[in-house]
Amino acid sequence: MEGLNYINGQWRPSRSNRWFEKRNPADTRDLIGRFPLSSADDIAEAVAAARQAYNHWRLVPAPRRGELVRKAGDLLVQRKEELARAMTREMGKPLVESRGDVQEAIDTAYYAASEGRRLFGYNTPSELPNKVNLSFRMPVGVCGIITAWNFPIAVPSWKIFPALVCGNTLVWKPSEDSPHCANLLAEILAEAGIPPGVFNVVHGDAEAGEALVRHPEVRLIAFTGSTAVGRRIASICGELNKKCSLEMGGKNPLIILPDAPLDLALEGVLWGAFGTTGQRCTATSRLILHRDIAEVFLQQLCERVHTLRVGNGLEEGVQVGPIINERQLQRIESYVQIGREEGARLLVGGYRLTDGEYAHGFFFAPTIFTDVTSQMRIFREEIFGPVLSVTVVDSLEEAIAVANESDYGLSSSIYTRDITAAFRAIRDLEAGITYVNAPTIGAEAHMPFGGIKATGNGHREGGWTVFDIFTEWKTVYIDYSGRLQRAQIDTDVVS
Ligand code: UN1
Repeated sequence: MEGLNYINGQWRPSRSNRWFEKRNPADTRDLIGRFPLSSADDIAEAVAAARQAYNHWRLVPAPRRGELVRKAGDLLVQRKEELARAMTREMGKPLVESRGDVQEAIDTAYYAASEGRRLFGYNTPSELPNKVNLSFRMPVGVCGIITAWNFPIAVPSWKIFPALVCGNTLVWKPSEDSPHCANLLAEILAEAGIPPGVFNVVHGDAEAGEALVRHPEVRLIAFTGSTAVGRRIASICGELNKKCSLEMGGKNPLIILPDAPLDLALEGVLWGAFGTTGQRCTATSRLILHRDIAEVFLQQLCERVHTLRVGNGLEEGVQVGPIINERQLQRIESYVQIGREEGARLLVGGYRLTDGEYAHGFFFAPTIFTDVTSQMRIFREEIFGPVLSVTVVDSLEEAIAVANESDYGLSSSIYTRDITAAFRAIRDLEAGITYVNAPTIGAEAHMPFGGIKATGNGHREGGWTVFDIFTEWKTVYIDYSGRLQRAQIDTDVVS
């Protein structure tokens, strides 16, 4: 299959006619397709189309824009199963999770569509008579969207749907690891009636991404990906004075206290650490166990990890899919080596799976290290794979302190039946998200999503807060007094 860029309502190859291949990570003999390895020229063409389309799109009433996004949601509902299968084939996660990914985009579409009838501004009294103060949300202009592959439809939809409802036009550079899903979403937006040029997709690698960030007509960059790349984007946006919203890495802690419902906690750790093969920015990557229950819990956990079914996500019963690519597989292997050298104790896993059904894919056994201290790199650095680090502590205070010994601050979790402990954790865990008696994953579309410290730069996607990213405030004063009224000076208006 030949995948193309989607620019100004047309499907086209890159101008340079360079390509990259995308293969199924569960079986690399399965070629998903070739896609354009685009350059700055393709970006320029897409941005020009988006700039042109903006003149019209910004004037379409927001409720009408919302209706088109709602239509996209309807089409996602109709094509959910097909999209989920394409997603699993392209990036590996089990089918049930891919269905969830599409569902998250559906939820986002309907939420964003309804926001077309709100997009509330404020009106407040003026300090002067016969004068009205109003404020409106205005679109930002042409926005650049750059996204990761692990939620190939859901996470882009968090940005794309609200951005469109707000009246922006877009150029999206999806991950090289999920180009086909990006094109399926583009097809849906086209079918929903989003006009040519309003939404554009340009495939490629860092070259295309950087051209998008640097393009002078692009007013905003919304990015999901690694902290290293996000920081680079932020520095360019700083230099060029662009608005920039970043969703970056995580190293999410899950605390279990002795009074916790332990069976529930066990299910939570398995899902949080090994769901999506640990390849989520919200994955549970640090388990912080109270000493009183540590030994028993770890024994049960290891027993369950042995029973996890690793394999091709399209097969019934598979719980853990492949790693996305060879580079990432090597990275995970190197972290296992680092963990061993640092003196952590490997309890389970730690190796590639290569035999039989695994022979043609990128598979890694679910892995747990214990005796992990906060100085170790496996405690501090985002691995983005099925590797869980365990640290044993003696109190709630120590658990929270250990949890906070991280550069990141995306998600966090505590299992306890003690309401005081739960509220202390909610107050003291340094993270954008805290779960109580649930693992670190499972964000819902209508709530703010994002993190603090090295995870974010102060913005929140999802819910109502994403509309702050994709709009600029216009403040309006209307003076109907018929005379010059000087604010702060003509203050004697009482008598
Ligand atoms: C991500 O990993 O980039 O809360 C997003 C969750 C998902 C979203 C994850 N709903 O884990």
